[in-house]
Amino acid sequence: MSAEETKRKGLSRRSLMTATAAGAFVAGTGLGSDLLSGSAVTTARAASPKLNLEPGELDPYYGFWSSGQTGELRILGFPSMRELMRVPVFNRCSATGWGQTNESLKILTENLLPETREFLAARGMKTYDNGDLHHPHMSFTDGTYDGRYLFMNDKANTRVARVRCDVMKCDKIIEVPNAHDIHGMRPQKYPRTGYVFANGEHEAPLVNDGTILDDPSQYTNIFTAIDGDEMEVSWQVMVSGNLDNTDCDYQGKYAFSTSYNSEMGMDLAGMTENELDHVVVFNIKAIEEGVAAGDVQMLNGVPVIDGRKGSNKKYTRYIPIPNSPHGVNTAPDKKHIMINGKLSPTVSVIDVTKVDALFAEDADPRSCIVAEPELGLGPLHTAFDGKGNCFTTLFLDSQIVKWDIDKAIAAFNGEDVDPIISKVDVHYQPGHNSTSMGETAEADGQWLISMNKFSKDRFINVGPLKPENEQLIDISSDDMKVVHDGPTFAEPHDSIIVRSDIVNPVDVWSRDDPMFADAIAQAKADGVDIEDEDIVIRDGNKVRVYMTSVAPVFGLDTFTVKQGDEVTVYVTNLDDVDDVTHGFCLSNHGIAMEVAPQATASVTFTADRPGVHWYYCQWFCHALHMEMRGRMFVEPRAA
Ligand code: CUK
Ligand code: CUA
Repeated sequence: MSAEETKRKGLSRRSLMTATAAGAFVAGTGLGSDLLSGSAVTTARAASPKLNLEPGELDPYYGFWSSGQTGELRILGFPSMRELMRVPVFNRCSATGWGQTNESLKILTENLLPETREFLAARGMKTYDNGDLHHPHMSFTDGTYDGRYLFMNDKANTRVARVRCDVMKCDKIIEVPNAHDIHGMRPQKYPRTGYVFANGEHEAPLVNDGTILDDPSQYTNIFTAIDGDEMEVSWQVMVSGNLDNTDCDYQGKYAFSTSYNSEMGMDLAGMTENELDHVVVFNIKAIEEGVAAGDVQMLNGVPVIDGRKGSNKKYTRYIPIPNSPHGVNTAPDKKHIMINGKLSPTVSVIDVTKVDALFAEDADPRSCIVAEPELGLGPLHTAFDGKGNCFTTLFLDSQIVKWDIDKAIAAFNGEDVDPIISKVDVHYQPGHNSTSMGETAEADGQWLISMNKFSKDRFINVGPLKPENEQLIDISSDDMKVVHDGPTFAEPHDSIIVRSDIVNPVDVWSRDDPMFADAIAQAKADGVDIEDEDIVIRDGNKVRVYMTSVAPVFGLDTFTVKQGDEVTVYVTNLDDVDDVTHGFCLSNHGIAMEVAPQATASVTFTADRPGVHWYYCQWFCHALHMEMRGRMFVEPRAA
């Protein structure tokens, strides 16, 4: 199909804007729903995967959920949709002390850019304490999840983080230089992760020091490849247009990023002006060779390749796509990449085997598009069942559409077939959707989750700020059945659903874990056996308090410091029993932290309130948990 035809088929922007308003109206009234009868929920079918778990039964999948502007990662049991854990990442957490303990502050601060550190210090801050976490994805080996790490982006403060799946704690956060506001992010699928690809969404001058301000002709966007093992930036590519979402192929050759602002507009009208935007294809090997050959400029210690349009090199190609495309999703057939049209009612299907010719022969960039089915209004993201079918969210229509890849290709080639199999109403306005194992080669076609931005009338009212609604859909047969409504707090965008046998977290910490290696090294330097001694070490006006905890007692009932001392309290949980987590909360000091079995955790503060202050265990650990407390005596400066 030519660009002209695409343009003709697509709806005009004006009609889409009208459709937005109409869609919102229909959603608000609850009309258009065939689910309110309730029969859909209770109909049992022999082929259906099991939804309801008996008390004590375990889920067959982990759900790893983002939390948007809450900044944390969430772990759900799936399909029960029970929230099991929240893993603080970019946020500050009152329960665990994330953002306050020395162990977490090290992770939160060690890879901040120098100018950020300076900027924050001037405000009395050590790190950012907000984040906007959209995309959680697991590391891959040979095209499927390997249970090592989860990676996630922070759009708010241009960071990428990693969570260790053995302890389900964040162990690395890097602030990405040169780029602005990391949005789309995906790990390399093959041969392994490998790279984590990250899109800088927002346009800015490459050297953003204030010499260029309102001159968008000099703005650029940056694509970043991060080494997921070292959590360091390997290289970056300067592109034309902005970058939204990204995914990569199963060959380890290419990454694909959507751009909704090929116009480089600085306002809504400017960003949506063209009927065609594009997908940038990154040729990973060519870029690596370019970096090795020194065809780069070094910027903030990172090699930056010029992959802009007209740079005429073999690093990137630009495929015209209608219209302000959003999601990029690689099919488990290892061959097709779905580009979701957003303002165009189409999904553009790229055949990765035809991408080689774009680079080798300078073929027409659109020659790798093998289908472009018209699916409905506002396609944002596509998921897969591993049986040749796709499930695309239609934001404006408040629907999921199931369609057949082969039929879409046949229709594109002129055959008279309808690729659409069925549609189901969701409530309301879906963004991402995910299927069980659906972003791997092992997609199993059991479940789909539709992550809906609005819940409106689906739950009892909690005021003007409503939860989102995540709806569970049984996709084991051709009709899609919504079987569960799941409200969530702000604002999970994306999720992955991972077979539970792939993820194997431990029950207790290992004493040689790197998470608290600094605390152990300090104890050693102080001549303290941290697992056996409860002792206060004075070092000038620095005081280090080493304290064990065994339910229901702290190793120290009291300790004494002087007003103005810089005090570090190290608590080591000697309980070697699963689920016996202790805490350390120092009242009226704003200090609290988690100390899980066999862990050491530490916190540093200035003791500037003279008097008696209780510290207590704030994780319920024992029948005598309330009694698990002690006193800090702070001698006044005059004494
Ligand atoms: S984006 Cu939010 S619905 Cu950040 Cu993945 Cu598409
Ligand atoms: Cu220890 Cu509660």
